[in-house]
Formats: sequence, C-alpha cells, structure tokens
Amino acid sequence: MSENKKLKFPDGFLWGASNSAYQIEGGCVNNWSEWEKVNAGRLAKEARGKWQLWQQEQFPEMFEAQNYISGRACDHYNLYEKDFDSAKELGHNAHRFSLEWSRIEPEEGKFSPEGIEHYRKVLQALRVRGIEPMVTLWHWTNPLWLEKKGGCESRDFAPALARYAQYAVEQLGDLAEFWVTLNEPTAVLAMAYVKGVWPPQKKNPVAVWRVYRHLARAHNLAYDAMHSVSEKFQVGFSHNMFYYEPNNHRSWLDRALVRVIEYFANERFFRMTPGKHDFIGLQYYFHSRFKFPGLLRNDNLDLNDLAWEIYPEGIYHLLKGLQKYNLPIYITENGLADKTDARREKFIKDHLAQVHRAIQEGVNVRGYLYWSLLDNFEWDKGFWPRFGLVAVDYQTLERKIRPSALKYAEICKNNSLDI
Ligand code: IFM
Repeated sequence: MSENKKLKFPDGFLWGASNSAYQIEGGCVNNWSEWEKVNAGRLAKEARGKWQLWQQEQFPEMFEAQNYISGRACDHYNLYEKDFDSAKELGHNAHRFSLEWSRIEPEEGKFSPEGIEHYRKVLQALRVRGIEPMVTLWHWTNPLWLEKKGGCESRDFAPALARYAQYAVEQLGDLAEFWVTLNEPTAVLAMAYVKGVWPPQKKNPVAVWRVYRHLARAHNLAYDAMHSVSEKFQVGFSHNMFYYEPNNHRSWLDRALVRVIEYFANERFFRMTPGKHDFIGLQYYFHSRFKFPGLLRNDNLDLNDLAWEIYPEGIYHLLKGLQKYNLPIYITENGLADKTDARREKFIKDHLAQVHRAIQEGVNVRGYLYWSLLDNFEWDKGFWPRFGLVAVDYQTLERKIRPSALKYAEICKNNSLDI
C-alpha cells in the first residue's frame, strides 16, 4: 500500500514565479527589438530545419514571421495589476521581474523620471498584495545607446551597469530588498558569442573572453555600488546551471571533459566574482551527458515542447554542489514549455521533491520561483513555447490560469508538498 508523505518547507520560504520585462511588457526598444525586426523572416524560414516534425505540427505559428516580433507581448506594462492579482490568488508570496534598462536610462547618463515612476508603481502593486519583490537589473537587453558602443563587448558596459544599479536602488530601494544584477550571464556568452545565434551574433573566441570579463566586472561593480547605498540590500546574480554527467563514470576522459565544461559553464563566474554574493540565484533547465570528445544525445526522453529533457534529479545535484559557497540559495527559475499543461504539475512536484531532499541534507534553499508567471516571448523562438502558469491569448490579451497553477498554489499556500 502506498503511503502519503508531506514534505514541509522551511518557515518563511519564498514561493512564486519569475518574468522578465522584454518578454512580457510590450513596447520595449532595445538591442533585441532591433534584432528581431531584421531577423524575424529568417527565423520563420529556418524553423522547418530546426524543429522536429511533431513540434512543427503542434506549433505552426513558428513558420510566421510575426511569431518572432515581441510587439505588445502580454501588455504586462499596462496589465501588471491584473497579473499580480493572479499571483496573489495563486498563493505566491514572492515575484521576480526585471527592469527594462532602456526605459530607465533612455539616453546615456540621463535617467527618466517616468521610467522610474512606472516601476515604483509595479513594486507598490506587489507590496500591497503581500508579495516580496526580487528585481533583476539586466535580463539580457541593452539600451540602444549602449549597444551602439558595442554592448557587452564595450569597456563601458560594466561601469554603465553599476551606475544604473546604483540609481535603481536609490530610487526603488525602499520597496525592494532582493536584487539580481545579471540574469544568466553564461547563457548570453554561449548563445550570442559561442554559437552566434543571439544578438549580436558574433562567433568569436576573443569576444567570448572579453564579454566574460565585462559581465563579471559588471556584477562586481554593481554589487559594490548597491551596497554603497545601503547594506540592507541582498544582491546576487541568477545563474543558469547545467547538470553534467560523464557518460561512463569510469572513463577518466569522460570525467575530465565534464570537469572542463563544468568549470566554464557553472563555476568560472563565481571565481571571477569572489565575495560579491549575498545569495545565489539558481536557474535549472538542463542535464547533459558527455562521452569524450563530445556531447551525447540523452536517451531519457521525457521532453517538454522545446524537446528539452525533463530531469528533476539534476536540481538536487546542483544544489548539493552549491553548498560549498555557504550562501542562501533561491531557485530564481525552473520551468517548462508545455502548452497543453499535461506535464507541468508533475514537473513542479518532482523538482520540488528534489529541492526538499537537498534541504533535508542541509542545503540552505530559501525560495522557489517557477518560470514563468505568464506565457511570454521566448527570445529567438518567439511566442510559441508556453511556459506560463497563466496562459495568455496574444490576440485578445485574455489570461487564463492553467490547472497546474492551481496545484502549485496548494503547495505555496501550505508551504508543503504532498507526495
Ligand atoms: O525565457 C527564458 C528566460 O528569459 C531566461 N531563462 C530561461 C527561460 C526559458 O528559456
């Protein structure tokens, strides 16, 4: 006979979801919005060669150029109160979102009072609903004035981000304690400068090296700038970590390959930013096996709509690995694209069971933020992947809470998971 078990989470645990400005607000003007204008047609044409047949059949919108134009997105810029009502209804006590830098500093060194005022209202809207905000400063989008100077490749990137960070906490710091400097710096390195598929599409080892340094420096300078305003701020960055395994644990070649990759993808950013973390933001989506000299296609084929493997155990191993830093850990993203909502409830529960396992073994995990609250614009893939707890009809802007969101709400409200 199977037994029911209640997995209790620590008191004060943060429960909620994440989102980013460019992916939901609508009306953003930045390096990505300029890039999509030029690349939407090409992305639509390339979809046939890029996605598997089952994906092409289920998501024919991937063949339309319009799918790749962020446009008004979910119009969250105007509808944020309604969206936070949903978060509250769903029992969330925390919410992570990003500021759109180009709205706050539309010209170099000139800050916009309207831009700041908007985000003050957003933060107040969270606060009145009893939702703790976590604010990301840079979720990959650069204002055009910075992009013209070379974006992340420019020496000005780091001091500019620090100046903006300082201004943001001066203006908004009374409403937010948790601050994320950078979202997934290594994802930008990999996709924009190693694979060359995201803007500025520069496949160049020198640029990789340079951008790695600039991003780490940006984090360090922003950390100091924010703490110069007040020591009360909790500052960290959100790290997209992969759980890597050697295909054959007895092969030293497979193991050595995993160590090298792990160093560059998971560890190096920490080494370049020592002592500049009040917490760690962990984002977990991927598991990969390596067989020397390369990557192996995983054959555990529980997949999401993007054909990403679902592998909950990976989050446990990553959390155990992060224990050595002796810092509080927030899971700032974990989620899946699942339009029919067939897998989301199990996905969340299975991952949370692994998070709980790590907590039982002493890992200091303090929160879980599902990606994402709303369906959103998935960068170079456009609108077809559906990550949201809340489904969005992009024609009518109507929102609909998905059934899995109600199951997640029970966990949030009870601070425990029944298995
Ligand atoms: O949508 C993205 C988000 O912007 C950063 N982390 C991964 C998510 C899913 O791909």
